[in-house]
Amino acid sequence: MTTFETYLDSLKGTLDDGLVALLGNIADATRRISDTLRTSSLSGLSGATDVVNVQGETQKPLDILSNDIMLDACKASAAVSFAVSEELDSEVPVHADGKYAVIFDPLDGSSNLDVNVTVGTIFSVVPATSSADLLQTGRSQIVAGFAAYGPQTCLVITTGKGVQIFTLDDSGTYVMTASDVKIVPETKEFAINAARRASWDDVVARYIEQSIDAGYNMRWVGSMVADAYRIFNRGGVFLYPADRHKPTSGGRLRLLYEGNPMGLLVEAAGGAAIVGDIGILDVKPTALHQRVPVIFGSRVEVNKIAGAYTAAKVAEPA
Ligand code: P6P
Repeated sequence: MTTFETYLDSLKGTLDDGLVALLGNIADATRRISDTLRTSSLSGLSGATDVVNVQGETQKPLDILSNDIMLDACKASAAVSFAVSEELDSEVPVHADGKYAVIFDPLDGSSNLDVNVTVGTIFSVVPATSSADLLQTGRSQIVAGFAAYGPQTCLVITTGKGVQIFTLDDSGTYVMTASDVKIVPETKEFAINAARRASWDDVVARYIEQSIDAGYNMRWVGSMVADAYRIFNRGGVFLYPADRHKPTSGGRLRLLYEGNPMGLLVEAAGGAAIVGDIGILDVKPTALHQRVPVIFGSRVEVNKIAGAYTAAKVAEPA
């Protein structure tokens, strides 16, 4: 039986000891968050606070607690130079001689907490010794992963070569349940919030219309990690397009701690992740909380959409 600990042991030699220790601390943080979520409505941690975060979203007690747990993991890791969180306006300096920044969404999908739907923690590790290093393209990521807190707690992680999945057992051990995961290249299932149809651009609108006509199925959890976990398991394509009426808004999802880590994971599993007709990992960030339209999943399907964006560009009046 391979555990996350024995997996980390196998990485020694390819990853430096400080990074291996950091990954162990991140895994521990997800265990703590998982334990806290399990009984949150019994411990008065449900509901919302009166605090609005940098995203303009009302923070929930578990957002704050999960953020604190992830920050503690960063502080316990000597290799961490900066922490960047969805919940915090700017980067947090951690260790002056640290080599890696941890960029994370501590509790993605937290609007689903009170209705007992899967939520998650998404994280990305990039080489960084100064604040300027935080705005690198997603290809600079060394590690990316997410924990999905659902009927099971699962940790999905890549160090760039292959995707491994671990499931938390009742003793608190992450046991490897899938290795070198591949996303099936073709699919007949899409994930999109169909209520936002009026805001889609023509490429997405046409793609969804054609998919429905072709008998595709639709799933939308309202929690990206849940939709992503399904896609790793059985394929599919996830779409959160920009709002055509607010083209500069970029959409809802954030590049650094949602699009990039998911993009590295998806590509490591043989899938594709795009922003329009370019790879999401090639988008040059301009701000920590920058939003981008996100499309990822089964390679053949995503490349079909990327091709439609390219064709639309060519057709645009000069
Ligand atoms: P909507 C959760 O808040 C999130 O950031 C993603 O996890 C999820 O896919 C999306 O927003 C849901 O957005 O517009 O359907 O509520």
